[in-house]
Amino acid sequence: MDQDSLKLKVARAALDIVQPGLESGTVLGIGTGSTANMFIDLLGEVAHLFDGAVASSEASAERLKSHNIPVYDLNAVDRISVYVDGADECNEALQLIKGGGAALTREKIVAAVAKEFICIADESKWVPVLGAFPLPVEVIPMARSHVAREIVKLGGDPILREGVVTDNGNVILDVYNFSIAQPLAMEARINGIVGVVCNGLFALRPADRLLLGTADGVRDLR
Ligand code: ABF
Repeated sequence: MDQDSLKLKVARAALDIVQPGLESGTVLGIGTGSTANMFIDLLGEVAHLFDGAVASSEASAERLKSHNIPVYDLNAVDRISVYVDGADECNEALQLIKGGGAALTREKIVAAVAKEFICIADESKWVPVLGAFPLPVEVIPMARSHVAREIVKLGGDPILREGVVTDNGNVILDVYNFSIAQPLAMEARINGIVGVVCNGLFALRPADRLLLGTADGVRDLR
């Protein structure tokens, strides 16, 4: 089964989980990326069952609107029942690397607000140790060189993601050759570097549930 088929399977599995709880007043948190896009497209079928969504990127906001799903500013919402989003890597503790789509900061914000974070991913994202995927770090532009020097001290190889400005007007450093044996400590350490807006480690707030698409079916991990 190809990767897109696995992504569609987990997107459908997420909808099957979320749909029974949809009601007037429900606001969903929606992630970014190709797997999240499949979930958005499926949500269009049940748009009449809930109030709307908070999006983790302008791209996801536009896709939601294309399905006539109202998109709310997070500040106008007092609760988000479920956040559904993909990941670039996930480990057995449901800790993630996210940000390949440059939306990590808003993703982490919406995930922090949501009561439950359901991650949807194909089996290629499952790893024993996080870090094979280069860790995205969102950085205030003027601090880029300072942050890069500090990341080198931590043992990583930071590379500016050329031609990318985030929805928040910042730049992305992708950190290569960075095996992350202690995700919790490393997330906090990178957060402490002045000039860092956010990093793609989701360990302090991991997923609550992971739907992992495999050739043998969808694994539902909590
Ligand atoms: C998003 O999901 C990003 O953080 C991450 O890069 C992406 C995974 O991409 P895809 O679903 O396209 O594999 O949340």
